[in-house]
Amino acid sequence: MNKILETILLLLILIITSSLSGNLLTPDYFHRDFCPQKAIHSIEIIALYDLGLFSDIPWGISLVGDSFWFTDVVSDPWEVCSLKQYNIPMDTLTGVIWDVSDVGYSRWIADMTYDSANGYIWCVSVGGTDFVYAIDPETGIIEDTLYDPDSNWTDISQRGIGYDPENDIFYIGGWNRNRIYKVKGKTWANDGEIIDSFPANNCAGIGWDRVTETIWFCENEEKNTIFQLHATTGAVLCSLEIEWCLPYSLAGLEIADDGTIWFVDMNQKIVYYISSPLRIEEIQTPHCISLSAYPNPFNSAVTISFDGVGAGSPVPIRAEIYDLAGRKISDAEPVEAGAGMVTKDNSTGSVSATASLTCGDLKFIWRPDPSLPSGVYLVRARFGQGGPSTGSGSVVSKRVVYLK
Ligand SMILES: [Ca+2]
Repeated sequence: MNKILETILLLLILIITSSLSGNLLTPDYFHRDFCPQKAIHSIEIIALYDLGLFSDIPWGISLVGDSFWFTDVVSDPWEVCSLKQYNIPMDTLTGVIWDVSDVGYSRWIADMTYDSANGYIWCVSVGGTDFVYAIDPETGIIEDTLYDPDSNWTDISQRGIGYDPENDIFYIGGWNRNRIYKVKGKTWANDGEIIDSFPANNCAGIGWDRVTETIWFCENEEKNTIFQLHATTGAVLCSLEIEWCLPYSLAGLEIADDGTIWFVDMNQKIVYYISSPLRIEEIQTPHCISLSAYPNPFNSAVTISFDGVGAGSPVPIRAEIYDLAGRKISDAEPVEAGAGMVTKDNSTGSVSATASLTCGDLKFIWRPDPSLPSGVYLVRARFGQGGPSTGSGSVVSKRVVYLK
């Protein structure tokens, strides 16, 4: 009798534990645990422009033809601000610089946006009238002004500005109110009036995306993030964590006509040009990727491993090492690819692995050349086809610390 009871008890325990472990090991549970509620999108840095030699505090950005214009605020005193033109293909300043210190009796100019119909750069003035001003980049002269007839968005300084030319609507906002105002442009009867407004925490820069007809803004926060908002409801559609920038770095932002994102890192004095997640989704690469490095800091070698959710089939992966100035140092070598394949591209010398990322079975290793100095390096994992030149594929990155 005792034996029968014992067996029944054992069977019950077995059934309970197996159902528990079954629950714990289902892919659904794994994915939820692994990929939190917040959507994480990977980011491809297409290019970066170092303004260190050309600026004190770069702030606003506006894209005009093959140039971008940026505002440069002199930190001491804060009353001096200039508007500078940077030639993108030549990768240097053009030499055209306008003094915009007294635009709107301001202390400085924050973000900007380009109005192609009139050829104006619209600028947010800070600390004076707090209006926005249209400057002709050919002459540096103020050609137009936009302000709120009800003084709702102009009673305090704003930071970001984006422009929808099809509907003549400005998106203006900042971190004093943590709001973005949807504002009537100059062809409307009551120009400057607010149509609507949306919450936008610590908003520093704003851009209008003509491709998806959505608003993008960057948050100047400890953890720098760029958000995409629905233009009618203000709902957050996606967020991009800019994890390689120092805390409180993001300033001006603009969206190019092809939907790519440009933003200013005011602390490192760099303009970044990154791909839009729209393209990433089009090519069906993993939508949630985790990259881990162990040990970190490391001395002789660091092992880099990946997990990804959303990769239905094996994808090619490369792990590259960059220094903080954006220079490529080397490739990391794949050491374990489970059921995947390791291939070498003889034309470029780069090594890549093709593996399914859902089982976390791929590892790379990096053994730095002994001549390399100690310091912080970036591991950049490139997923899918393409690279910076094509704008396709996607990248996640992680900082590792090399200590000799
Ligand atoms: Ca802008």
